[in-house]
Amino acid sequence: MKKQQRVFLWAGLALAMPFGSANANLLVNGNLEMPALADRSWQVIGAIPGWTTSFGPGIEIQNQVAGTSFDGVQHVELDSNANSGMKQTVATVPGIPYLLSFAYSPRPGRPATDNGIEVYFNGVLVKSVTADGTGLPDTKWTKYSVAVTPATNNSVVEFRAVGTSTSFGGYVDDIILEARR
Ligand SMILES: [Ca+2]
Ligand SMILES: [Ca+2]
Repeated sequence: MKKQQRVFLWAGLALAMPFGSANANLLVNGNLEMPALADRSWQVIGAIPGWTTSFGPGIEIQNQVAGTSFDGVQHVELDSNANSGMKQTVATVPGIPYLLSFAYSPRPGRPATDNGIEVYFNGVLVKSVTADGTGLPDTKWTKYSVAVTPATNNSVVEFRAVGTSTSFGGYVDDIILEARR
């Protein structure tokens, strides 16, 4: 009897999962909480769970050192030791609409010319953002969403720092790619 109940439970999970995952975040570590750094520290790292460096010196993870994260205690500053980029390859279904969303903040104290970021989907520029951080006592997050439709079974999501390369620049957090149906 118990064994039979377990079989039903697993069958139920197997049925539920494809529907349950339809609107789930397809990206690994979109919240940028991994690797978990020590409180009030930062590191420039070549690769973190889910993401690799696409150009420049590496991915700068910040943990509560220069502004509050949008979610959790960590985010990425894309201008790390210099303008840099990070990318993740994700399985997608061609022809299906997806929504790519993320939170952006200028680095407090830096001008818009220093805070630019670009978002690419499969090598195509889909969003450019910058904002003026001068006079801000803390981060000022804004959520952005972009509709994308993959043409291939694997898609590349990439974030790049643009503007003046100073080691200070725009922040990203809470990056989500989800199917829209
Ligand atoms: Ca986060
Ligand atoms: Ca910069």
